[in-house]
Amino acid sequence: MEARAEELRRRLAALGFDDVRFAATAALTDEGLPAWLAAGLQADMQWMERTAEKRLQPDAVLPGARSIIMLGVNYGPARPTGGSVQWARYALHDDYHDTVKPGLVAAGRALEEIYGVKGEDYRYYVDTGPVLERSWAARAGVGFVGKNAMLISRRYGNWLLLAAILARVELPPDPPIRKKFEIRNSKFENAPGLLCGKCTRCLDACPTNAFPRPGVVDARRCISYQTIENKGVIPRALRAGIGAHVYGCDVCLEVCPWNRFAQAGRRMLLTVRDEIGALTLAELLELTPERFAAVFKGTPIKRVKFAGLLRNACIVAGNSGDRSLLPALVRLAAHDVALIRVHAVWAVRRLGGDAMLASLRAGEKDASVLEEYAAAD
Ligand code: B12
Ligand code: SF4
Ligand code: SF4
Repeated sequence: MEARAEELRRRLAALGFDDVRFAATAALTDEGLPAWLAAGLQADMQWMERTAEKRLQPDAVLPGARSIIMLGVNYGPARPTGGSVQWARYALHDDYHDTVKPGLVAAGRALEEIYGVKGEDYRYYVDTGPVLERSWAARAGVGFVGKNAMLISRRYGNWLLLAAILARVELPPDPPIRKKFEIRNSKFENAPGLLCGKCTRCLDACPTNAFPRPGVVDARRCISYQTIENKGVIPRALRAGIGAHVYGCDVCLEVCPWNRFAQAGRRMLLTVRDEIGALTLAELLELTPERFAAVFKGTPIKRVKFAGLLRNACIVAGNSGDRSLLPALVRLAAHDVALIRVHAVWAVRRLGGDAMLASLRAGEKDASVLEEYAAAD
């Protein structure tokens, strides 16, 4: 059994998975999820509530599942990002949901060949299914859960994307990470902060105070949620904190000292799109729907759609202090899409261009935009 499991591990690693570890599928005793949902920290991600039971119980996802194969894909950066527009690092690639999938298909074939199972005997996911990926990765020893809620690898730091294969195959479970002199004072299996010690860098650095407790993210306050998942108006109180983050946020990942062990990824299952990181704020504000579709084709950024990205770019422009962006923002304050107008009006006012909006204000009818004009900052 061990020999077959090691052959499977070798074949999956050769496909481009940077970490391959196994866990046995008993139900998780992870109480983080129910508490998180009960407190409403999921914002409007109702799909998290609908699938909560399944997330804790793999048998409800694949009846008869015996093991879960946790896979890590290292996207460790070759060079630092930063500047006047900041993107989540994972977004500067083709959409990993698409590029990791062929690896999972091939991994399934390896499982079939080595264990003689059929396609119906396993199910794979990369961020796409009702699987608490970080908890399973912690149980399989891929890493530990940090106070920033991330699954942190001792080999790759915070730069590891996760994928999972549930299978009706018995694999020898790998041990979770344990501290040398661990005092198990928590009834929770993956309680956050195992190897954080006294460090609180991530909690202190979060620009929007999104951590009510170590290891717990309030999605309503998280820049990643607001700039990616929220399809509507971004709460005014959070806009200044969004700073230069135009899509996603890596602040609580970047500051983590465990990244000192990170190595640049092999990227066998990823395709780098560096040209996106090179776009200037002025270029983003000039985007048309056609150019948006062409530039962001194949990337995860297409998920926020044209209006969502323009909304985010207006906030970044408002925070930039760069008054040379005012003419572009005034044009956007007259855009057909109200969502863009709301945020453009905010940005113009934040840059002190109030007077430039007078004629537009007179003709405005949409309630959300009028509210923006009326708001006191
Ligand atoms: C919903 C979601 C989000 C939401 C909510 C984030 C969150 N912290 O839950 C939003 C949109 C904000 C988000 C943001 C990001 N996400 Co996200 N997200 C997910 C998703 C789909 C579900 C996560 C989930 O179940 N959340 C619910 C909470 C309760 O669970 P959790 O944090 O995962 O689980 C921990 C707690 O339960 C805790 N815990 C256990 N027991 C106990 C007990 C107590 C008392 C407490 C307090 C806690 C606790 O430990 C658990 C194990 O890690 C997963 C994919 C998946 N299917 O798992 C990706 C995933 C977590 N996201 C990922 C990434 C990369 C990000 C971003 C970095 C993207 C970006 N750059 O903008 C940020 C990071 C924000 C952060 N610090 O967490 C990766 C993380 C990889 C990794 N190495 O950890 C995942 C795994 C996707 C993937 N397949 O790679 N995400
Ligand atoms: S991703 Fe950004 S906003 Fe969200 S918790 Fe981390 S630092 Fe805070
Ligand atoms: S920054 Fe510090 S506290 Fe936060 S996850 Fe990393 S080691 Fe833990």
